Amino acid sequence: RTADEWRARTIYQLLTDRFAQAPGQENPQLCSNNQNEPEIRHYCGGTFSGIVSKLDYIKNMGFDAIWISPVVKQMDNETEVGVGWHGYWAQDIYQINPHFGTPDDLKNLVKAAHDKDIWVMVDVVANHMGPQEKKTPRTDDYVKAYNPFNKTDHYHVFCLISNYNDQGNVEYCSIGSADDPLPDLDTENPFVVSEYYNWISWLVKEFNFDAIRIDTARHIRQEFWDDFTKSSGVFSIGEIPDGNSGFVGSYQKHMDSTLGYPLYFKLQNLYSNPNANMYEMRDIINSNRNSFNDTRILGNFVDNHDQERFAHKTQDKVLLRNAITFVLLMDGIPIIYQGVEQDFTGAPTGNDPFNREALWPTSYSQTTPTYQFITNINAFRKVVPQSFFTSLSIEAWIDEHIYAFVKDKALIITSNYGGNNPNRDLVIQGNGVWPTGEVLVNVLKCDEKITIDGSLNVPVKIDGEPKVLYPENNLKGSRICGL
Ligand code: ABC
Ligand code: CA
Repeated sequence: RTADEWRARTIYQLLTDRFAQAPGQENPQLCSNNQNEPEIRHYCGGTFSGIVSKLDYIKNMGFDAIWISPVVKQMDNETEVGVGWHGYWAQDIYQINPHFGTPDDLKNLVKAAHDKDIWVMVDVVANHMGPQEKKTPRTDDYVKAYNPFNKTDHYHVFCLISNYNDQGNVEYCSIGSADDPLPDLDTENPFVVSEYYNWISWLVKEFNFDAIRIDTARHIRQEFWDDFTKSSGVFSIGEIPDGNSGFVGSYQKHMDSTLGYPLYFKLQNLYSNPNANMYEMRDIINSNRNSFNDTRILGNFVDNHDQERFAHKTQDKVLLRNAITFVLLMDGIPIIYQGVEQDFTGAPTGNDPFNREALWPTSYSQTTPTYQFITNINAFRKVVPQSFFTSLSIEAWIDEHIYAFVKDKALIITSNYGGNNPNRDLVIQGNGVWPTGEVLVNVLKCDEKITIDGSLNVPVKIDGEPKVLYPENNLKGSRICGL
């Protein structure tokens, strides 16, 4: 699938080990206490067949794509920080992680997803292999564990990353900790390079994936990704966890897209903190537009498995709903990380390893307010025309607390007042998007209707909740708000 085909999709991010256990073989006690750190640093029993059994949980929330954690076989040794249940610690890139099932189980997952019109994005790592505690990297004895990179010269000379402002240091040294460094592949070595290009081409074709999420993209020279992404033959989203639009944007010349980290770092602060200044939203949107080839396909998110959960930063659900609304409707491909819909907080820290909660203790409830909230917005995404996804948003109102934008015929209003209802009356300029008398319905609160006034403007009441206003006429037949 190409970038263009992905534009209108909406992605649910899941960790295979934590999403669902195999039907009939459940062990619901396992990892049900998420504060048990030794336990949650090991496998919790999720499998590919488990995902298949819960595809409707994802589908019913309105998602038409999933991002699954890395699928390749992991190192099985213990480290100070557990084992490679998350999938980022490869041992053999040509084998499928047996903890998750067989290669056929993985093919069945992709097939079952496609049958429900759910596309599958697979997470892939080319920067490193898994750690082996208390062993010296880059010795014959150490590298013999890996396949196919089992020679010392397949790896960079060992050093640990010490300075993220030094790109050479970031590319040539290892991520991880001093005790458990992830051996950094020599991605200048012709064998390593061609092996990776062949592998990604094989992996995508063999399992019929629709896109790749590229781990540690900033840890390999940019030119490496040109042929890597071409060899994959599908849409690619790279991970560059940095707040600088110029830096992250430069990667979009070498891959289709990146995760929307620059926007993320702003929005998580702007929406979780009522004292933050919403004018910063304008700045980041402008600098993104100046720095990326195409901001409309960036992967936007409020949470992921590496960052502090939004619901840990603030308990205010009104703020969470504003952040979710923004991410699901602003330019970009939205990504919702598993557990957001269940109001997971990642306690006690909100961060790795506690932000990777197993989902089964929730019994996959589809009635939580956040699950239904996401469902409503995803349903709205299905009724807007394709131009919604190809156009750029237009700022409609901005002040310290409010950010509102127009996309297609939708007016989306967000704020960071949270539960403190400011009771404000605004008149937002319509700029000719809607005719006088047009009735807009808030699709998030169906009894709220607003009529365009004689000056073509939109009179709205700001109460802290996000609003998604859309012409009643354009909703006819959509079943949204009973229309
Ligand atoms: C393990 C333990 C942790 C322990 C750690 C040292 O080792 O679990 O408790 O703290 C996988 C596992 C992790 C595991 C690691 C290391 O491997 O999931 O549990 O941590 O063994 C990707 C994946 C991630 C994965 C890997 C490794 C890479 O999404 O899940 O981790 O394959 C860097 C990398 C990035 C990586 C991330 C975890 O680390 O660049 O690819 N994610 C700055 C840098 C970032 C950097 C980050 C690290 O620090 O810019 O590039 O990410 O903390 C903002 C700034 C940013 C700044 C952030 C922190 O603050 O603008 O620049 O990020 O304000
Ligand atoms: Ca590297």
